[in-house]
Amino acid sequence: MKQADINWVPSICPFCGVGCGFLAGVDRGRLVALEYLTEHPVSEGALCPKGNAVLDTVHHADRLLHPLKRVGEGFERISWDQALHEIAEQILQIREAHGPNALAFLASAKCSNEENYLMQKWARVLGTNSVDHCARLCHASTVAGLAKTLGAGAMTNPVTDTVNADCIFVIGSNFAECHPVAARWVGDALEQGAFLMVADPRVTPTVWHADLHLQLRPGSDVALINGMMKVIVQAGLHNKKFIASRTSGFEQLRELLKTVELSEVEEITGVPADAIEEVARHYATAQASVIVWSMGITQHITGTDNVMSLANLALITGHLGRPGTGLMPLRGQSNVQGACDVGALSNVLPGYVPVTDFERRRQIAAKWDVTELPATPGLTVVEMMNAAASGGLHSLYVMGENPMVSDPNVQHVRQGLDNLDLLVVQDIFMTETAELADYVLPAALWAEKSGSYTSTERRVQWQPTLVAPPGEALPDWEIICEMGRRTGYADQFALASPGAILAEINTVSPAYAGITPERVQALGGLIWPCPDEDHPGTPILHEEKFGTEDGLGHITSASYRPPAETPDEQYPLILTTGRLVLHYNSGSMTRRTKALLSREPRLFVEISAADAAERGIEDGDLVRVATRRGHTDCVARVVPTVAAGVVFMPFHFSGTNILTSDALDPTAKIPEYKVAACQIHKSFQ
Ligand SMILES: Nc1nc2c(c(=O)[nH]1)N[C@H]1C(S)=C(S)[C@@H](COP(=O)(O)OP(=O)(O)OC[C@H]3O[C@@H](n4cnc5c(=O)[nH]c(N)nc54)[C@H](O)[C@@H]3O)O[C@H]1N2
Ligand SMILES: Nc1nc2c(c(=O)[nH]1)N[C@H]1C(S)=C(S)[C@@H](COP(=O)(O)OP(=O)(O)OC[C@H]3O[C@@H](n4cnc5c(=O)[nH]c(N)nc54)[C@H](O)[C@@H]3O)O[C@H]1N2
Ligand code: SF4
Ligand SMILES: [Mo]
Repeated sequence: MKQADINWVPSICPFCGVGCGFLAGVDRGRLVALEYLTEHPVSEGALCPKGNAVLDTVHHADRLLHPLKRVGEGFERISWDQALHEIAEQILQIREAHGPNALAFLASAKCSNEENYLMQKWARVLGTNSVDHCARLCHASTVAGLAKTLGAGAMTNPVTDTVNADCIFVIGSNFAECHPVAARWVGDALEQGAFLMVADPRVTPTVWHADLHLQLRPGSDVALINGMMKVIVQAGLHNKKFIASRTSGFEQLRELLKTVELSEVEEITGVPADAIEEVARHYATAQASVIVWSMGITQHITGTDNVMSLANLALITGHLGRPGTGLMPLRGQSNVQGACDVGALSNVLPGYVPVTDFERRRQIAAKWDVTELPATPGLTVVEMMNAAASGGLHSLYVMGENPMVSDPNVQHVRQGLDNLDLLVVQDIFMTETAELADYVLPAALWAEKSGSYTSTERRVQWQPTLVAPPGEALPDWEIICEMGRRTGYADQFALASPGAILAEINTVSPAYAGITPERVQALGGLIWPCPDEDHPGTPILHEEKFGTEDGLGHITSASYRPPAETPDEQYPLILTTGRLVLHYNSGSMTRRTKALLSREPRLFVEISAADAAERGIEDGDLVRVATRRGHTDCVARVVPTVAAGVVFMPFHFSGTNILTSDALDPTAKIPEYKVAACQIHKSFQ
C-alpha cells in the first residue's frame, strides 16, 4: 500500500546486471519501503529476493562512518583531511621511489560509471595502466572473445528479446538463481513454445525448466561446441548465405571440424553423442536461436576459446542481428558493463581504446590535459596480487571490491596484501579485505549518491540521490576527485558533480556521446551505442554488419584443451564453484541481510551420493575439502544434482577461495574458478 507521506522515487537495483527498477520510498531522510515499478522496461514490477532485500544494507548498523587508520592490530578514527593528505603523500612517495607501476588500483562494478571513469583516469594520469576490477574475474573472456569475433564485447540483443526466440541454448549460466528477473523473459518464451537446452555440470533450478539437459564435465565446453558444429556442418545445416556474405574464417573451421570425432567428444564431455546431435540440430534449424552464457563458460583457462566457439556457432548458423537471436553473455554486477565501457580495465582506455593505440591514446591525453598516458597494458587483478607477493607492487587502492573473499587462491592474496607498503580500502562495510588495510575510507552507497549504471543489455540508467550518507561517509566520486586533486591533478579533477563527469564521458567515449545527463534520467535510460543527442539508442547490435574493421564476423577456430588441473590420485574430484539465489558475491551485503542469511547461514559443499558413500560421509557431516593450495572445513550436502566425480561450493563465505586455482586464461587473464582438483574427507574435529 502506498502511503501518503512517503516520497516514491524510481531507482535501480544495486545487485546484479539485469538492472531492475523499483520505487524507493523515502520518509524523513530514511529509505523505508519498496514498491514495484511496473513501468520499468525490463523488470515490469518484478524483483528477486535480493532486490526485495535492498533496504537492509542501507541503514545497517555495520556501515563505516569515519575514515580509519591502522594502529597496531586495530584502527583509530582520523579526519578526512588527515586521511586524504597522508594517502596522497604516500602514493606520491611510492611513485617517486619505485615508479608509477608500483601503484595499482581496483575500481568497482558496484560503483557508477562516473566513479569508475574517475578511478581509471586517476591511475592513468598518475602514470600507470594498473587499474582493473572484478570484470577480470567475470566476463573478461567474453569481452576478449567477442571483440575478436564480432568487434564488440557486449550482449548483442536486449534481455526482453529472448521472448522472441524459438530455441534457447543456455551454457554455463544459472539464470534462475543469478539473473532471476531475466529468467522471467525466458519463461515467457517457453510459454510460447520455445525449446530450452541447458549445458551445466549440475542440475540447477535453470535446468528444471529445460527440455534437454547436457550434464557435461567442467571445462569441456570447447569440445562440446565443436561437436555441435561438426554435426551442423556434416548435415549441411549451416547457413551458407550468411557465411558467404557476413563472415570470414569458415574454411579453417571446416578443416578443424574434420579432426573432431563425436565419440571422442562424448568421452571428453561425458555427454552422449546422440544428445549432442539433438542440441545441434535444434539450435541450427530453429527460426531464431539465442545462446545465453555466464561464468560456466568464462571462468576457465580456455574462457576466451569457449566464447569464440559460441560466436562461431552463431556465425555459421546466422543466428545474429535479428530479433530472438544473438549472443547473451549475462553480465554479473549492477555496473560491470559500465565499468568496462569507461575504461576500468588494465588494457583499454574508455571506449575500449587499446592503451597501445598511439593516435587514440594521444587524443584522450589531450582531452585530459596531460602530455602523455602510459602505453603498456597494466596489471590485471590476479597479476596485481602476484606482483604484491613478489615485491613488485607497493601500493594498492581498492574501491568497492573484496579480494580476500572473492579472488582465487586467497592465502596467496593475503601474502601479497601483507607485503604492500600501502593498502587503502574504500567500502561501505569493514570487509575481510578492509581488515588488512592501512587506511579504511567510508563510502556512500548507491542510494546516497547519484550516477549512471549500465546493465547487462547496455542500458544506461540514472540513480538519483535518495538519502544522505551515514556519519562522515562520502560518495566515491567525491573521494576520488579529492585524491586526484591532492596528488597534483587539480584541473583534471575539477569536476563538481556526477552530471559534470558524465558530460566528460560523453566527449571521450563515442558510444556514450548521446547519453547526456539530461537524457539518461528518463525511465529506462538509453541503450548504447548512442552516438549523438538525437539518437534513440541501439537495442540490437550487428543487424547489417559487425563491429570489426572489415564489418565481417570473424570465425576463429579453437581446439579443445583440458583445464589447468585434472583429477589425480591425491585430488580425485573436480571442485566447481558458483552462486546461490540468496547470497551475493563475497557476501559483504547479503551476509548482513537477516532475511537472506537466516535461510542460507553457512558454507557447504555439494557431493554426490556415490562419492559421499565412498568416503563414509553422510548428509550434514562436517568435512574437510582440500586442494593443492589449502583446505577448508564445511558441511556436506549429499545431493542428486551433481554427478559423481564433481563437487560444488558457493563462494559467498570465506573459505571457498582458499581452494580455487589462480591459473589464468592467457588472453583474458581470468582465473579458472570453475575447475580445481580436490579431495574431501570427514572432519574429526
Ligand atoms: N544470487 C546471485 N546472483 C548473482 C550473483 C550472486 O553472487 N548471487 N552474482 C552476479 C555476478 S557478479 C555474476 S558474474 C553472475 C554469475 O551468474 P552465473 O554464471 O549464472 O553463476 P555461477 O553460479 O557462477 O555459474 C553458472 C553455472 O555454471 C556451471 N558450471 C560450472 N562449471 C562449468 C563448466 O565447465 N561448463 C559449463 N557449461 N557450466 C559450468 C555451474 O554449475 C553454475 O550452475 O551472477 C550475478 N548474479
Ligand atoms: N570461487 C569463486 N570466486 C569468484 C567467482 C566464482 O564464481 N567462484 N566469481 C567472481 C566474480 S564473477 C566476481 S564479479 C567477483 C566479485 O568480487 P567482488 O567485487 O570483490 O565482490 P563483491 O562482494 O560484489 O564486492 C563488492 C564490494 O563493494 C562494496 N560496495 C558496495 N557498494 C559500494 C559503493 O557504492 N562504494 C564502495 N566503495 N563500495 C561498495 C561491498 O560492500 C563489497 O565489499 O568474485 C569472483 N570470485
Ligand atoms: S534480478 Fe538482479 S537487478 Fe533484478 S532484483 Fe534481482 S538482483 Fe536486482
Ligand atoms: Mo561477476
